[in-house]
Amino acid sequence: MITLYDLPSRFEDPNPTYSPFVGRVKLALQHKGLPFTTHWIEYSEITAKAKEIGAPPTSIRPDGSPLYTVPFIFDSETNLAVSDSFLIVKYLDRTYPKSGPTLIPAGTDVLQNLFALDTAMAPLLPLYTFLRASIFHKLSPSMQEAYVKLGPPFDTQAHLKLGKEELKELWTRMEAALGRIDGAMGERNTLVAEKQPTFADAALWANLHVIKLVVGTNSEEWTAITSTWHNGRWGKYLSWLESYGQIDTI
Ligand SMILES: N[C@@H](CCC(=O)N[C@@H](CS)C(=O)NCC(=O)O)C(=O)O
Repeated sequence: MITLYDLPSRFEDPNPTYSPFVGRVKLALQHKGLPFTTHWIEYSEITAKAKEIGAPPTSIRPDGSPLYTVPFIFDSETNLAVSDSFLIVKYLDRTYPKSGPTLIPAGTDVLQNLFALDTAMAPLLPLYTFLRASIFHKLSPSMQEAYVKLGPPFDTQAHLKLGKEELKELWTRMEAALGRIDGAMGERNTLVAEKQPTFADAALWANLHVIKLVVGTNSEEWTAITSTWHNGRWGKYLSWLESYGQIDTI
């Protein structure tokens, strides 16, 4: 059995995962049909837990010390711990080649990794402060304390301070970023492999999931994204990705 380490939140959604990096691994596990359990840990517990199970750091802090991040997984079948969303998905493909689709088909590694790092992140960037402030209020006090110290400083009330026009402008920029992806996809329904999901799809899905958590499924914004923008492509795309495994046609 695989254990996935994730961060707890208070979002009222069956899938309260707000880290886009954990989200993509969660969807990848679902797509590959691999059973897993989630172990919730706070920011303050990441380093100790990763060291305890043997999950490596994913980068180096400015002071030269190792940085441990979620997601990481422990697989009791192989007794191995793996960190970093891209490396975890590569591990799943390699270890369970017959389970579900190959999420990183040969020869697509570099482009999929870059897509996940850059293009898939682009729709989130205009809303960065708004999203961070909104997420902050869905965390426990001890999680909030750690969350404000991650990345560039932000105003925890930013989501309330943005004017209507300012917000509208940010959503327009997000629509444009998604529009670039829509334009590149053209008539295609998926990003890499026709009729089956890949790591790139999971990465884009996870980013849109964060937006959904923050604005809520009944909001005007979510309705626009899923039903109006780009001829309703994203609503169909997200439902297909979420139901993949049960329904495998698009
Ligand atoms: N390259 C890593 C990035 C993971 C990452 O940045 N995770 C964040 C949560 S969204 C984290 O654990 N941050 C803890 C910290 O920076 O101390 C991946 O793809 O898994």
